[in-house]
Amino acid sequence: MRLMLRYRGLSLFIICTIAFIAGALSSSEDFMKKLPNYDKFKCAICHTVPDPATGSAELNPFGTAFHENGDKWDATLATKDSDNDSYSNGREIGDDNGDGTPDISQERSNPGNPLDMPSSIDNETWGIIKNLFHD
Ligand SMILES: [Ca+2]
Ligand SMILES: [Ca+2]
Repeated sequence: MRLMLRYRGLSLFIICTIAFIAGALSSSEDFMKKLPNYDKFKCAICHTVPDPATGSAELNPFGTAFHENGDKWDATLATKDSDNDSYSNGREIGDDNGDGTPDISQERSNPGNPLDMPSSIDNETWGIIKNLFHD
């Protein structure tokens, strides 16, 4: 009887842990979908690690700014440079004015990582280079 109670308690703990992790991952996805271009960086656009296992993963500077902005993407957040790499969040995400409609021809970089920034190639040259690899 005592052994059964232990297994029951362990089973309940495992189920609760799985539900907690699934819930945390689901909410992170909901937050990501509020950003116009999240597919390139996924979780790393807001977190310090590329694949956080729980909702308690540390936020990077952009993730913190996004959260402080009410978890929404807009012109205010687009004009900020959260990671201080001299490129605005909008420039890095590919939505300069923050209207939620990304310019897919624009090169993107992570707005939460100061070591990742757009190259110095202008948009026209970048478009020519991209077309070389497009069939
Ligand atoms: Ca930046
Ligand atoms: Ca950056």
